[in-house]
Order: sequence, then structure tokens, then C-alpha cells
Amino acid sequence: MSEQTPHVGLIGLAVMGENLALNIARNGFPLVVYNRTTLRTEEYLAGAAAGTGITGVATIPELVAALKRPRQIILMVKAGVPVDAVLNELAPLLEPGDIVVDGGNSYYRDTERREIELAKQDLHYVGMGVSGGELGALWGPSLMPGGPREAYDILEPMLVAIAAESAYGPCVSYIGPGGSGHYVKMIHNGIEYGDMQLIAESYDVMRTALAMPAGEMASVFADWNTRELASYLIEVTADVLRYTDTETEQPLVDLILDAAEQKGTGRWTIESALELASPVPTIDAAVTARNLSALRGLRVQASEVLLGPKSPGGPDQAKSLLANGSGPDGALSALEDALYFSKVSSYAQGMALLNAASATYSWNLNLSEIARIWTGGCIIRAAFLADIMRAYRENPDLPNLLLDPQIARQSDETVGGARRAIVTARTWGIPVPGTSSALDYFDTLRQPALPANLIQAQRDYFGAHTYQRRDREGVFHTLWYGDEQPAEPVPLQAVTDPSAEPVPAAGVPDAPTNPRP
Ligand code: NBP
Repeated sequence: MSEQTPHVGLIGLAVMGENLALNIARNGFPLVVYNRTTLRTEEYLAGAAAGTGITGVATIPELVAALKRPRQIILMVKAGVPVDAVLNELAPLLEPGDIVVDGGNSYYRDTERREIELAKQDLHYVGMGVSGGELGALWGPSLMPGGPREAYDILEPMLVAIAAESAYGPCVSYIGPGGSGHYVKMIHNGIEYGDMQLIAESYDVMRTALAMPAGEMASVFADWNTRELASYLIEVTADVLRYTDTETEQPLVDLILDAAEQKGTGRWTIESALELASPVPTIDAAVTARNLSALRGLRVQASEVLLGPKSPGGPDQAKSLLANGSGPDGALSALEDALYFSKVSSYAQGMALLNAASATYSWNLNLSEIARIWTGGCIIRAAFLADIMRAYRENPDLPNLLLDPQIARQSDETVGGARRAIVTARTWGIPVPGTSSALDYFDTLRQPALPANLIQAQRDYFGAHTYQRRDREGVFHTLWYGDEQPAEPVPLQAVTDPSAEPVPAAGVPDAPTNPRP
């Protein structure tokens, strides 16, 4: 093998792979590409890759033979079964020390399983989150590589060269062992779901309660993009709202069907949050909202039967409710505060989940560094990430982002806008599940006394689940019936019809016959 023989191979020439390969070649790392459908490779070499020095092969054995050890083979294929299919063919051909990087959106547990499997052959498996879409892949994505540290050290010069560069350095960093890189990418995507839902809710309040046309809303988002909310997704929103359909001369956004899709990462984030008991209600609300949006037929049917608020008023009333006497710009300023507040709450939830996963899986995640590599290249890049970086740099043990003194103060200053936005939306019958959940998370966190005492008492009453007391140590159970035996279950009566026959006792679910142990 000559000096010029490349180390780097890339498998999968769909939108992400083809652009990432161009990025790698442009940065001076020669590479060989392969795609299952050979025609795609041929078209690519003759088209986008022409003159870049990228070479292609028609089979996986040819790819392996064309690379120098330690081979560095990046997979950019569809997550799930295709990754295993490629590995089944590729792994037997590799030699100890070779590195396989999965750059797709693989489930982190699959990554851990594959890492263990390949390690038996002394192969390194790196699960690497890649964010930024096709433009990011081409000009600089945010990269979240996890797996064996020694493999990352070999890959680092290439990864640093191809990653986005923000004001805070290259947007790549070693995340941690095992599936941590793909886990962090999963949380990134969960936060992205939350951001998009919260933006959509601001848009809905402007559109429905304030009766603003798309062009006017575009200007509002462009204005918001100059301050605390500055971010890629706000910029995207302004551009989308400004876009006119050439055929109809109408804002294109008004013509798009209101049924959103969701793929694995949002659902996986929620599943992990439930498993680790580290709630992410705003991400949950965002995924649920997409699922509800997809039930379009049902929604249209329900809109004819289920009635909304009766005459909530016109835009002037909505403005006045939002502004609450704070002047002519008060309404939009309240919405801006609401969006900022909700975003902070949502990020606090996502970062708390990362913290919980880090502790549970012993990943030793550096949350400040993770916020740093999200400041460029990725879909959630935002000015606010610099605040998160600072907060965790100053206090790596911060139990929750909302407890950082500066972020707590900002939340306190903007929470009023969120309360007014929710009241306005509720008055007009506009669903704002993301904003509401963000406020509920905040209001729950700041409560020293939640009503869970009553829930504990109820649980002890019907299931002898026991409870703890505020005023003394120990675990307690109470005979809530006193000394008497519990009465026979009383049949439930139909509430709406006082003359209805009682329901037979056997029909009463979970009737407490003898709840004591
Ligand atoms: P896709 O996720 O659409 O996957 C298409 C690629 O997978 C093609 O090259 C296809 O080859 C290959 N493939 C399939 Br499908 N089954 C295969 C098999 N059994 N063996 C070998 N190759 C197989 O591509 P993408 O949108 O470029 O995304 C790639 C990865 O990056 C995914 O995991 C995705 O979730 C992730 N990602 C995507 C984005 C984005 O914006 N699109 C952003 C961030 C991350 P073929 O040509 O022969 O069918």
C-alpha cells in the first residue's frame, strides 16, 4: 500500500453520506465510497464527486481492500436493520484495530450491542451523532462521537477538520463510552422537537388570536432572531413564513397540510425519560402534538362536533390580554418572553435527562462541552447555548439548569409572558401543550409542597402502599377505616340518571374488599 492509499471509507451515498464524503475530501482526507446500489455510486462519481479525488467501489470487499490500516469506515445508511446488514458483511473482512463509525441516527442500545460484538474481533465501533442536515454534512455538522477513546483519538484530526466551527471552537468533542454519542444525538433531536413545537405554538397564537398574516409574522421572527432567541430554527421559521408560492401567490406555509411526522429519536427520548424517571414534558408534548396532528381526518370530524370558546373576541382583545397594560408592543413582547421562557425550560429538561443518563450509565458526560458542540452546525444551534455552556462550566454539578442564578433570573423575568400567552391561547381555544408543559415543569420544580401527599394517602388507603411523614422518620400505614371492617363495596349509581338501576357490585373494578395486608 502506498502513502496515498486512503484510510477512510464511507458506506451509504444518500443525502447525508454524499455530502459528508465531499466535506471529508475537501478537507484533505482522501476517501473511497461504496453504496449498495452501484448505479448511485456511478452517478455520484460522475456528478457531485467529479474532480474531488473521491474514488468508488462496487462491493464491500473491494472497499476493505482499498483502505490502509487502521481502516476508518463511516456508515451513513438508514438506521436499524440496514446497519446490521452492512456490519454482517463488513466485519468479517476487517482486521484488529480497524474502526467503524456509525454516523446515522441509530438507537444507542443498538450501538452498544454492536460495539460489544465488534470488540470480540478487536474492532473499534464508534457511534457518532451527526446533526445539521445535508448542508451541515457538506459544510460542517455538529459531531457527537462516542465509543472507545483510542478510536476517537485516531479519528480526531479528520472530525475536527470536517465539523462546523463556531465562536466556541470546532463542534466536535469526545462524548464518552458506549452508546453515549448516539444518546446525546437522540437528546439533541428531542430538544429539536421541543423547539419546533414551541415556535409553532407562538405562530398559532399570532395567526389565530392576533390574526396576523404570514409576512408580518416573518418580520416578527426575524426581529426575535436579533436577540436572546437568535437561533437557526427561528431563522428558518422567518424564511418559511416569508416564502410565497409562485403558482398561487399565497404564502406557501398556508397551503401546507397540517399533519407532521415523527421518527424514532423523539419517541426514544421520551422512553428513556420514563425509564430514568427524569421527565421531559415539553419534548413529550411535542411528540404527542405531532402524533395528534397526523390524525387529521379525526380532527376535521371533531371540529364539527366539539365546540370551542364562544366569541373570545378579536385581535384587539387578544393583544390587550397578552400585553396586560404594558404598551403597544406588549403583546408581541409577551409572546417573545413566552417562547424564550419555554425554550429554557425545555432545555433544562433535556440537560437533566443527559445528567440522569450520565449517572446511570457511568458516561461522565461533560454538559458544558455538549452545549458547546451544539453552538454550530446542528439544527438546535442557538445563542442561548452559550448560557448553558457557561452555567455548566461554572458549576458542573448543577442539579438543574433552571437553578443557575443567571438563568433563574431570566426565567423569572420572562415567565409572566408565558403565563399571559397561555391564558390568551386558552381563552381562544388554541392548543399550546409545549408552552403549558414548560410552565408546568417550572411551576412544579419551584413547589416545596406538591399535592403528592394526598396521592400517597390514597395509595395507602386502597393498596396499603405505605407513606412517609414530614414530621418523623419511618414508613407508615394507616387503617383508614378505623377499627371497623371495611363496608361492603357500595354499587356505583349512574350519576346522570338518578332513577337508574344500581350497577351490580361485581361490576365495580378494583372494589376495596380488604385493602389491609
Ligand atoms: P437514509 O436514511 O435514507 O438511508 C439511505 C441509505 O441507506 C442509502 O445509501 C441506501 O442504499 C442505504 N441502505 C439501506 Br436503506 N439499506 C441498506 C442495506 N441493507 N445495506 C446497505 N445499504 C443500505 O439516508 P440519509 O437521509 O442520508 O441518512 C443517513 C443516516 O443519517 C440515517 O441514519 C439518518 O437517520 C441520519 N441522519 C439523517 C439526516 C438528514 O437530514 N437526512 C440528518 C442527520 C442524521 P441504497 O442506495 O442502495 O438504497
